[in-house]
Amino acid sequence: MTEHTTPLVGVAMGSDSDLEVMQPAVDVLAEFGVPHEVRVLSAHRRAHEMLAWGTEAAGRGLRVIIAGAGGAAHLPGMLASVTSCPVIGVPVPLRQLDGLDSLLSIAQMPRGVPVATVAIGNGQNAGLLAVRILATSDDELRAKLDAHRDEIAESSREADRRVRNKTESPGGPGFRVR
Ligand code: RP5
Repeated sequence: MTEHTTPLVGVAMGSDSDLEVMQPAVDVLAEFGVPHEVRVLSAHRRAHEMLAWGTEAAGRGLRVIIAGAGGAAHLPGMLASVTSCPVIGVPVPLRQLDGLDSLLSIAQMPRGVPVATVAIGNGQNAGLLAVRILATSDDELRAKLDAHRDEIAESSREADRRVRNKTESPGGPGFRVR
């Protein structure tokens, strides 16, 4: 991508216990060469610091924020309330309620304060969505995303071939598909 020295994407999470879900988002950013920073910033345990980080995000050069939290997951929405950066929310599943609580806390935002919410536990899609947002003004990044979609399609074709070879009867239409 176009050379940048300061982080373009800020990844925030409510607790270090969220890292397992958020790590794939960080991995995607690294894979696409997007400069990023990663913070633990609890909406409930360090509200003022969290809001200060969100308030200063755009001024420091961040263009997208990814925020993951579980349970009473207020972090993405509260960050969205103090910044005009697009905020992508990742509902982190906890032991109780399977992440439905996190999903609803993040997705059900009031009019005027949007948070783009990915599926429960899907940090990878949050990373990819952040890259897609940046790619709207970066042709090199868009080309990398196109190549990535081609790779995904090819691995799906391979899965198709494997499943058909395993399941179709000899002489059937897909028998020994190459
Ligand atoms: C939320 O509470 C965090 O985002 C985390 O998902 C959840 C539990 O946090 P810990 O008690 O594991 O620190 O604010």
